[in-house]
Amino acid sequence: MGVVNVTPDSFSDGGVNLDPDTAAAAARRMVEEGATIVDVGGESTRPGSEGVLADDELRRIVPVLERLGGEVPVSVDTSKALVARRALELGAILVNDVTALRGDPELAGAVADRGAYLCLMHMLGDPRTMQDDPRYDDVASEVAGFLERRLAFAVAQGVPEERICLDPGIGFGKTVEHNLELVRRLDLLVALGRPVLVGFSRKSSLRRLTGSDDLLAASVGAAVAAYERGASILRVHDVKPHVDALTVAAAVA
Ligand code: HH2
Repeated sequence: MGVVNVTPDSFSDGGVNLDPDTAAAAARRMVEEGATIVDVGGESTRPGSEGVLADDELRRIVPVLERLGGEVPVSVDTSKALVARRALELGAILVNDVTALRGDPELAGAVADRGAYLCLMHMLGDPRTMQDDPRYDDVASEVAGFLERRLAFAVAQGVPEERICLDPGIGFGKTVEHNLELVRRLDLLVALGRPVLVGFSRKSSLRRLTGSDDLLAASVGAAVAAYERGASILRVHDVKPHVDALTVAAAVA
């Protein structure tokens, strides 16, 4: 899954794709490089961010989706039903909701009505406060329990189980050690029986581990580690190096 953030403030690519032609070209290039889907988002969820209005999100992403014209498989990174409905009308096939259906009571219906795919992600707290001293007794089993409950909720709301993938939410209310433990024990999430998505790309834990500002090799290392432990969707900013690395890791498996 390639990432195109159409925002001024995303932590790694903020401002790069604000022009819709640039964003659409980036999405097309990602597919040429081997991405199966491109995640388009109009709201940054980086630590400390405040959230944006649905109108602003729509103003950012609609021109991009119109340019892609349904020809690039698109996931929409939103927690808002209004935004999801418009994106699905414009050809998006997956709704990537970092609140796991806790943000907008209408979102499950929007997904179910269109027969779309859905990603449910774990987050402790909200983006404004999530990195203020996050604590768990056992992060892997708590995240697995949370995702199991949100999966049951989504199914009860009419989203078919076979359309849902699960994500531990790397960096969303987690310390470096929590993030590593979640990948180390990814088998707990895989055991829930749904595809597992991991997004470690360019996240600050990688900088803390390596001491380097160039996070490309670190991102690829994290993606391969997650893949080896059962992740089947990797959310990444630099598609080509990830596709090459994962192709080799898959060939060895
Ligand atoms: N990470 C980010 C945003 N959305 N969605 C899922 N399912 N999993 C993730 O790990 C995830 C996500 C944050 O990364 P990014 O999009 O690069 O930054 P920002 O939120 O600042 O736009």
